[in-house]
Amino acid sequence: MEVSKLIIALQRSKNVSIFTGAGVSAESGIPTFRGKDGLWNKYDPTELATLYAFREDPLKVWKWYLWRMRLIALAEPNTGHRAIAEMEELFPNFLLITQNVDGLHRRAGSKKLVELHGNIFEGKCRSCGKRYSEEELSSIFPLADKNYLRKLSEDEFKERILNGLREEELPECLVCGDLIGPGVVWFGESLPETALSKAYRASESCDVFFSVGTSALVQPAASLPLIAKRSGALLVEINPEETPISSYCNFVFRAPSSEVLSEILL
Ligand code: BJW
Ligand code: ZN
Repeated sequence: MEVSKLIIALQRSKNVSIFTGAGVSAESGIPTFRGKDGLWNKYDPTELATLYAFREDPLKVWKWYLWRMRLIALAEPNTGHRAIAEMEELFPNFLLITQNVDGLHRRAGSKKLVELHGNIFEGKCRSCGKRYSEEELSSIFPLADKNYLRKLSEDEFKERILNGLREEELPECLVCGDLIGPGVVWFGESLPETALSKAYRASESCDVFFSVGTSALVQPAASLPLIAKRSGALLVEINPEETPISSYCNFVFRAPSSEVLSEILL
């Protein structure tokens, strides 16, 4: 009856933070990064998710991101995303801190959120730092448009993008002319400052901190649950697997996020 104990604690709470990772989107069919079926089991992150890799082979990096963008465009938010969106209405101070770049939380209706690792449908020039919104990137690079990607069959994607995309077609920065990359945070890059400072503040001041569907391995994001705990919050983990923060948690639910979150909201 862990859930009923947690509900009692939540009824007394005004400040709630939820920290999410790829596990929340796993039930929407988006692969996680680590673990047996994780992306990093099939692909080498140093060849795809670093600035060095982008400089070495921007075409390869863009093809991989467009492949993931199509998967995400075809996916739908799940019960877990929707439960989190409902939770923001229940507490006066609420912040969703996500590491996910898929935008599914926003599509489920979340508004009080920060995206610590950026958004895959946005763009960022790695030379001058200029950021491009989803609309701006799609107008410069129509292949990155969600609606376009959604309509491509697997065969059309293979033909037009995996086999057909040429380096000359990659999007160029309107300010400096260098290549625009996907709007995500790669290894060795800093996290967006405003999002990170909001996340630190929310972690330091919340009564309950949820860590949901994350392996809690990637820094600096992974320090947030422990900052919350040190600042006096109850720490809740929802994850079928153990993580490095499990032993610090007051509540641990070893089940898929959609199941646990919908039970909490019932
Ligand atoms: C379910 C479920 C279900 C499944 N329900 N749950 C050594 C020590 C400390 C730090 C470092 C170090 N060496 C290098 C670093 C720094 C590095 C880092 O932390 N590396 C560690 C891996 C060691 N960090 C960085 O580089 C960061 N920047 C930085 O530190 O800047 C300062 C700096 C400047 C100059 C030089 C060096 C440092 C940036 C990190 C950016 C991370 N980027 C990625 C890719 C984003 C772009 C993209 O999408 O392509 O972000 S990596 C990837 O990991 C992605 C995720 O957001 C992030 C976290 O992963 P997440 O979400 O936790 O997913 P998984 O797959 O790990 O876990 C899923 C979980 O779900 C599992 O636990 C499952 O059990 C669970 N699950 N189904 C609930 N249904
Ligand atoms: Zn630029």
